[in-house]
Amino acid sequence: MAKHNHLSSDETPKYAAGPKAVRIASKMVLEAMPPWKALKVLKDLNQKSGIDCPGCAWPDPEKRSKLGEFCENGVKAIAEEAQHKLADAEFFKHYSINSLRSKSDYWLGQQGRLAQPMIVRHGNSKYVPIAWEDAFKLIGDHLKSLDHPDQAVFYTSGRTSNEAAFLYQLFVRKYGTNNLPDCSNMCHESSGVALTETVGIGKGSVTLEDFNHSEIILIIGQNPGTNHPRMLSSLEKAKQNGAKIIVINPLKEAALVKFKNPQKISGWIGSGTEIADHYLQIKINQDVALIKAWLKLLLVDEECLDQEFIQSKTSGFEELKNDLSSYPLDELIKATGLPKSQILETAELLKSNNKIIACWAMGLTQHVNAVDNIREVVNLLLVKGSIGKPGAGTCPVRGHSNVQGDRTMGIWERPTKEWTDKLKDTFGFEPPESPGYNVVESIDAMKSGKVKFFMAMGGNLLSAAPDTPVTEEALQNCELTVHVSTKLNRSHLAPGKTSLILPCLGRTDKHIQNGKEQVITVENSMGVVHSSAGVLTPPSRHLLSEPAIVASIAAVTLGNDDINWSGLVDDYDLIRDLIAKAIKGFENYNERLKKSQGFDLPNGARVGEFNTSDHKAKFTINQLPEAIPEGHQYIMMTIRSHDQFNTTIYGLDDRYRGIFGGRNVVFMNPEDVKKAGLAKMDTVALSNNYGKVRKVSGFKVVPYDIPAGCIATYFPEANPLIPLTLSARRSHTPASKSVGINMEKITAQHHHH
Ligand SMILES: Nc1nc2c(c(=O)[nH]1)N[C@H]1C(S)=C(S)[C@@H](COP(=O)(O)OP(=O)(O)OC[C@H]3O[C@@H](n4cnc5c(=O)[nH]c(N)nc54)[C@H](O)[C@@H]3O)O[C@H]1N2
Ligand SMILES: Nc1nc2c(c(=O)[nH]1)N[C@H]1C(S)=C(S)[C@@H](COP(=O)(O)OP(=O)(O)OC[C@H]3O[C@@H](n4cnc5c(=O)[nH]c(N)nc54)[C@H](O)[C@@H]3O)O[C@H]1N2
Ligand SMILES: [Mo]
Repeated sequence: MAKHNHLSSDETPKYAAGPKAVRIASKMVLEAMPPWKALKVLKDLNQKSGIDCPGCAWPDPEKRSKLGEFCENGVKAIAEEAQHKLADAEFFKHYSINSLRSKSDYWLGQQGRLAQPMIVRHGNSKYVPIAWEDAFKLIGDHLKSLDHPDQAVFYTSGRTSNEAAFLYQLFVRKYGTNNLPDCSNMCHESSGVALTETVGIGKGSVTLEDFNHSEIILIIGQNPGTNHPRMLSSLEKAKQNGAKIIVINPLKEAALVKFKNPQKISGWIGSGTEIADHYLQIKINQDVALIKAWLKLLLVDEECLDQEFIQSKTSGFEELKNDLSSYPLDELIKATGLPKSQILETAELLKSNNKIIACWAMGLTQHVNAVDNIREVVNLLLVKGSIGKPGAGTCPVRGHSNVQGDRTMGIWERPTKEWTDKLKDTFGFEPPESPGYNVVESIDAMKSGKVKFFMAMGGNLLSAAPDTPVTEEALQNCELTVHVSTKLNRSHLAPGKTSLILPCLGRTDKHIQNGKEQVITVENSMGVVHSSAGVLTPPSRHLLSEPAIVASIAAVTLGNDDINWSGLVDDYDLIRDLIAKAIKGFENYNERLKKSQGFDLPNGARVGEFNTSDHKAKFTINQLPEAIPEGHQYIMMTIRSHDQFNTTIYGLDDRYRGIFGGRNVVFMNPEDVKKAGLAKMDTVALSNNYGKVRKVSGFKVVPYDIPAGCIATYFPEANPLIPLTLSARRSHTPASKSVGINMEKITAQHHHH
């Protein structure tokens, strides 16, 4: 897709999406598959009874667009998954693991869908085919040979269906461990911790309909133009209904400035919608300072607070008031780096309106003080009574299309007592009670040899986790690593002593079990559960579905078990019947799915019922963030480009930020560039010292509209710089948005002959 074949940085575009987005996506999809196939999948994408897009978790509107209910990046996700090419046994014959390691992530993704089970045994350099039965037996024998079930770790990424996730956690707990880390540990875990504590539910409270009734929408640390493009249509509509939008982000993200809706004719010919009414270009990780400043300004004007809500529904307000009085307003304002006038102006807006929705994503959740960030957002909503009524509430915007559903299905290393008791009642076994390892702890445990077995239900832990060389060593230290995957990725190239790649069906593929087409179910970011049915003939006849893989492993490992694992996957309705018995809110699961296009799960906060210890929503006292360790010049955030889905690299451009043909860039304030004696496109090395020196080299300087002292790089290229130990208090989410960095210029080496 590169416009140039070398790295360049241009002006950023005047608006996002529009006709160009559709053109680019169409080109990508037609490069990946024949036109008939493209038409077939796109026709069904996000339509009722169609395929749930494997892109993001943004919900589908009640009225779907005739121009297609999908976005450029959803189409790219489809192009990636439904790719016609195969990475089959023939492919693996050509490449040793070492030669694959030298390839880029982009190249790895271009090699096609994984086509049959592969194994590499100790001392060998290549993956070779293995029969499914032999692979399952190997896994079962290994799991049975461990001294303790806690020596095994079972990771999950967020594309896994409810059915697969439920069976997986049931198997893992029957086997005897809670070692169920997931991508959520690196993502919205901080939201879950903060929201559970303050409002009694770890999920957001708003529905899509709330956007049409809100007066103010905050978009904090989120880049929807790239990561949740369909959200822009909802924002456009909210604006037409009178909502004002306040964006809080160190970068001027193009799509939040101006958007042309590709799902509407006006988006093709009109001049577009200005999304942000106020754009607060805050310094990285100063969100708590901003919200404290706002709270102070609101609190001097008691009239603007929802006193009745505060009195009857909350606790801790007096303590909050006292604590705020210890912060001088001017110091808070100074910390944000924002003009005072902008803070005063937006505070007025917050004073005079009462229906506020707060949306946020990784810009708040990936800091050491991430839990505090979100608790502070809740404080702001609570003083305005902006939760549990129409047009107001919390909206943590989820990433992976079913990450929220996986958690609901019990993919969690810290199950509640309620969960464990229900499993015990329903299935008659003693589930393990002690907490398992999260992502960071799992990596530590693999590294130290406490864990000997690693299985991944999707994902790419090596590239997603911090401290890449440490994570690599941890994976390689295992006796057996098992990857259930659709595409080749870097985690496959850090094998344990023995390693298996088990290829599975994707979201777009037809799931045929026992001769019958099955549907799977997912839960979106707003707690709506609905079905998804693939339409394509699977790319290879050797693929199994995720539920079938879990069931087979469970059957060989647990032996003579009272659950009929293989029978369950003959008909996914049977799995849903078990879910209906075991999880509150899923009663009559199959019936309700058949009757309606989806149903809402119970959500206390949505209706003003707070399931906290005292049944009140809690105000909390939060500290300002600590500074990055002394001796570092910059604070770095690692972000997504427009051409990637997490560790899957679709292309080398980041169109909305004007970057073409490469990813090793560092966005930097123009004054900082000058001060450091650097120039545009200079090559630099980035390093830091958190107890040991970490360093990456070959990054190009891009002067950019970003606050002084702040820099940005892309994930996963910068992950070697993120210490495994640098993670959020209480949620353990890696702090990949606030890493201390030093920079040094690399001068071109002159080669003498
Ligand atoms: N196309 C596409 N879609 C995706 C994904 C993808 O990779 N590609 N990933 C999916 C997943 S798993 C997730 S979790 C989401 C991620 O969605 P986002 O959270 O939007 O993704 P990031 O690129 O990490 O962007 C973080 C944003 O926060 C801002 N930011 C960084 N630090 C701070 C801070 O301290 N304060 C504030 N206020 N802002 C800050 C950055 O400038 C950036 O705009 O998207 C999902 N959807
Ligand atoms: N520095 C830094 N690091 C980060 C982040 C950041 O912002 N900065 N973001 C974090 C976040 S928010 C997240 S969610 C994690 C993501 O972490 P992961 O979820 O582990 O990573 P992905 O890149 O989404 O996983 C991609 C792989 O999933 C497999 N796959 C795709 N579809 C399917 C399927 O249907 N079934 C199965 N079994 N496999 C499938 C493919 O083989 C593909 O290679 O990364 C985290 N890491
Ligand atoms: Mo995520």
